Amino acid sequence: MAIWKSIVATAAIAATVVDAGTLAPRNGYKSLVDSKSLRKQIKTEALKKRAETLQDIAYSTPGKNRVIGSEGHENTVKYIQKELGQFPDYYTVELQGVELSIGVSANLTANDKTIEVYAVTLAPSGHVSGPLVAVPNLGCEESDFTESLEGKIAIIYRGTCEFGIKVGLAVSKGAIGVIAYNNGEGTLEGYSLQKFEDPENPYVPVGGISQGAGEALVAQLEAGQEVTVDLTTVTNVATSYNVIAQTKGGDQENVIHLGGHSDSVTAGPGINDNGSGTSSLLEVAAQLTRYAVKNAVRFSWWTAEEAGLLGATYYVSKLSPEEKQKIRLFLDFDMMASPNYAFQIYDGDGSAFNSTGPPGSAEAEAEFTHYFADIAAVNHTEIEFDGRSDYGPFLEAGIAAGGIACGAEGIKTEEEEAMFGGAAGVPYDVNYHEDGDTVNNLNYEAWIEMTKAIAHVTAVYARSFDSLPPKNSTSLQKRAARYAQFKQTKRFQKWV
Ligand SMILES: *[C@@H]1O[C@H](CO)[C@@H](O)[C@H](O)[C@H]1NC(C)=O
Ligand SMILES: *[C@@H]1O[C@H](CO)[C@@H](O)[C@H](O)[C@H]1NC(C)=O
Ligand SMILES: *[C@@H]1O[C@H](CO)[C@@H](O)[C@H](O)[C@H]1NC(C)=O
Ligand SMILES: *[C@@H]1O[C@H](CO)[C@@H](O)[C@H](O)[C@H]1NC(C)=O
Ligand SMILES: CC(=O)N[C@H]1CO[C@H](CO)[C@@H](O)[C@@H]1O
Repeated sequence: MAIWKSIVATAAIAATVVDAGTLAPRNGYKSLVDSKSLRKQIKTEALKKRAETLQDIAYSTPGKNRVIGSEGHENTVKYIQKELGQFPDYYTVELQGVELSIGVSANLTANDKTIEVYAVTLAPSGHVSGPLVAVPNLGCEESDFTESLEGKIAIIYRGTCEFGIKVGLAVSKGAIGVIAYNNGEGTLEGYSLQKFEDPENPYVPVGGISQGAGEALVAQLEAGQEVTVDLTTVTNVATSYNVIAQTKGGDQENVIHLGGHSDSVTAGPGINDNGSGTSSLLEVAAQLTRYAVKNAVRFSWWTAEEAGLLGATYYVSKLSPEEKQKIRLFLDFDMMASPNYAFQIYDGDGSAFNSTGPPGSAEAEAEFTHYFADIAAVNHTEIEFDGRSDYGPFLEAGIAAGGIACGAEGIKTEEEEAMFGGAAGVPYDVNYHEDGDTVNNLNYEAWIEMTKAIAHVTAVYARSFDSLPPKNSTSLQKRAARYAQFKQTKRFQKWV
């Protein structure tokens, strides 16, 4: 059973070709956008209002969040659409449906004893029963699956690779179900396999349990006991939407693409993570309408980032080679207002972390550096360009990328305290993925600076791509292959 497919595309992106040197007639009498003018339109009050709206959207629903599949997320998408709908002459707005199998509820017994369990997103509904087998190590490698799992249920530890990889390997060995157990505190409510199913090797029901419950089961198996489990999962197959808006004016063959995500985790309203990115992009998109552009500007609000970059992955998978060529640069914006912030730029040139992006990524980093150092006159740091947010799928496709962030669960260093103020030894955002991620805990000073940085790059690239390498300097395939090679050398451990 395929659990995802595109079902809706309400409007195609306009395919008008405009000479790069002239303004499209649609731009009317507006003056060409420039960094300083656009930045001047970005006001804290407007950002604050948007954050409050997103929080109201979350709090007016039973779950008090904006997680995919919830009313809160649906209303977030409607809000974005409504805001963009105010500019029908300026933007073409597209909704791209992504079908997701979202975990609803589950029951689990082991030798007739009940264990608290959650249905894992992207896995199907089902009822399975059989002997439990512990998979050694982390289950990320084929070599972890030595014995046949025919008719059995595998129990696998969380971590290191996407859980979908583990389930795929277990299924190829014949497993009829999988129990995932946590590698940290808390339950696996809202957990996702983070990777779309391979239609050739469809997923089986997956239940997520706590670390303690998982360790107890594994200990029983190691002691030679037989454990029979009975797992029922209920998932709801629902369509979740990416919102994509593109200027009607500007060269449609050369596009600057800016994106953030529209969903939150289950735990809270997700106002910094990443309601701040959602709001910043909306505000820049709204203010941009005052101006003309030379290059087309595309904004995206991705669904299901928290469940494994699913919205952005799906979007990139649907782009034709020609469409990929048109995206000169993709820029990612998340966590724009962390209370204990640092101004972080993705290390697109590899100078800090030795991992470079496709040609254009280094230039994007340089543009952000120029903004923070010369225009805003504030300090900045670099963060690893590892593809762990929505820009990952773009890198994999060979598209140049960049972005900025204010920090998530990482700990501020002494050096950063000297650079940005705040408190060393404390996470950038103590409320990361918690119910305290609300409008009261945003750093508005950081947020306005970050949003102005977005306005700056939007204006710069809407005017010209002269600072980027020529479009065809290296083929997309070559760039993608290089990134794939780099990924092989790394272990991706953060959010899986
Ligand atoms: C789980 O068990 C409860 C209590 O026995 C029952 O009400 C519920 O319908 C069951 N749900 C599933 C998914 O089987
Ligand atoms: C940087 O990465 C390349 C390729 O991944 C590797 O060959 C090289 O040794 C690395 N350099 C440093 C300084 O780590
Ligand atoms: C930048 O960081 C240095 C410490 O590295 C600090 O002395 C300086 O005040 C900071 N500048 C600004 C504008 O915050
Ligand atoms: C760039 O590539 C496209 C197709 O991939 C091709 O049509 C175009 O002529 C190339 N342009 C240059 C300057 O090589
Ligand atoms: C899961 C999560 O935290 N979502 C993203 C929010 O923004 C940060 C910073 O860009 C990303 O690293 C996260 O992946």
